[in-house]
Amino acid sequence: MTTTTTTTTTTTTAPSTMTVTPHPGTGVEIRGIDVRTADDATWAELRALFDHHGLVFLRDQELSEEDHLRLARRLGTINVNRFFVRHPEHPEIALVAKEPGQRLNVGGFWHTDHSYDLEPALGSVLVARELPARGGDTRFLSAYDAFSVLPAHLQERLRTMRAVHSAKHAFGSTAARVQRWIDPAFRTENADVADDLGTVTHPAVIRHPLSGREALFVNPSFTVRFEGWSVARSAPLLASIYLRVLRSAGIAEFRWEPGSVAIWDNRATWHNARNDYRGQRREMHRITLDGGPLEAA
Ligand SMILES: O=C(O)CCC(=O)C(=O)O
Ligand SMILES: [Fe+2]
Repeated sequence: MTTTTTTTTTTTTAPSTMTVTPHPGTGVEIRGIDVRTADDATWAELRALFDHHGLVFLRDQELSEEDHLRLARRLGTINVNRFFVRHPEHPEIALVAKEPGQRLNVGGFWHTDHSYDLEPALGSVLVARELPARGGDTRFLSAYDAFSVLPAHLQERLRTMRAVHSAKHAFGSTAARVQRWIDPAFRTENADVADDLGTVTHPAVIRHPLSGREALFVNPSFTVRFEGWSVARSAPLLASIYLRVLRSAGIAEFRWEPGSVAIWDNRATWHNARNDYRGQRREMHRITLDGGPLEAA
C-alpha cells in the first residue's frame, strides 16, 4: 500500500482533498476530509487505510455526539465498555476524563483495550472534547512491528503459545480500592463484574483478521501469564518481550488538537495515555467497536 496518497473527491457541493501522511512512529494522519459527509470512494480509502495500518488520525473534524456515533456505526457495531463512566445522554459513549484535581488518568499504561474479553473489541474511535494547554498526548505502537522486532527464535516459539488475559487486577474491587486510596476522585465502574469475570486465552501471535498480517497479541496491562505456565514462570519472558518492543518498535506520539479523532484497532496496536497535565482538565469521548474471535498466526 502506498503511504502517501492524494485523492480528489467530488461531492455535490464542493470538491475536497484527502491527504494521507505517515505519522512518525506508526499510523497515518488524514487531513482534508469531513468524515460526516465523506462519499463512498473517500470512505473506502479511509477504511482500507484503517484495515491495513490499524491506526488512523483525523484532524479538523467537527463531530457532535450523534456524528461520533454515526462514524462508529459506519465502522462496525458498538460495544459498551462496562468499566468506564458513560456519557449521561449517550450511554454508548464512554467518558475518558481527568479533572484538574485528579492524579490518575484512564489508560496511562501500555495496553490493548478489552484483551480480557473472549472476543476482544475491534477498536475505538476517540474524539478530543477538552484538552489541556500542554501535554495529554497519547502514544501508540504497532503490534505488527512489536512482533517483527522480536528475534526469530522467539517469534517461532510464540507462534505456538497462547496467553491468559484478565481484567480483575485492573478493574476489580481490590484495584478500585487502591486507585481510590491514591486518588479519591478516580472512578471506574462495576468492580463486582470484573471480580466475577473469568480469564480468557488468546493466541500470543494472531493472524490479524483484517490485514492478514502477524501481530503480537500480549500486552503489559491485561496479559497475566502464558497458558500452561505459572505467573512466576511467565513474568520474565513477558518482561523481556515488552522491553524489546518498547525499545525497538516505533512509537507514535499523537498530539491532540481540537477536532482530532483517533481510530485504532486493538488487534494491531498498543496505546498509552500520557498523564503530564496536572491541574488541567482533559475530556475525551470514546466509542468502542465489537471485535470477533482471534486466530493464531
Ligand atoms: O485518553 C486517552 O488518550 C486514551 C485513553 C485510553 O486508554 C482509552 O480511551 O482507551
Ligand atoms: Fe485504552
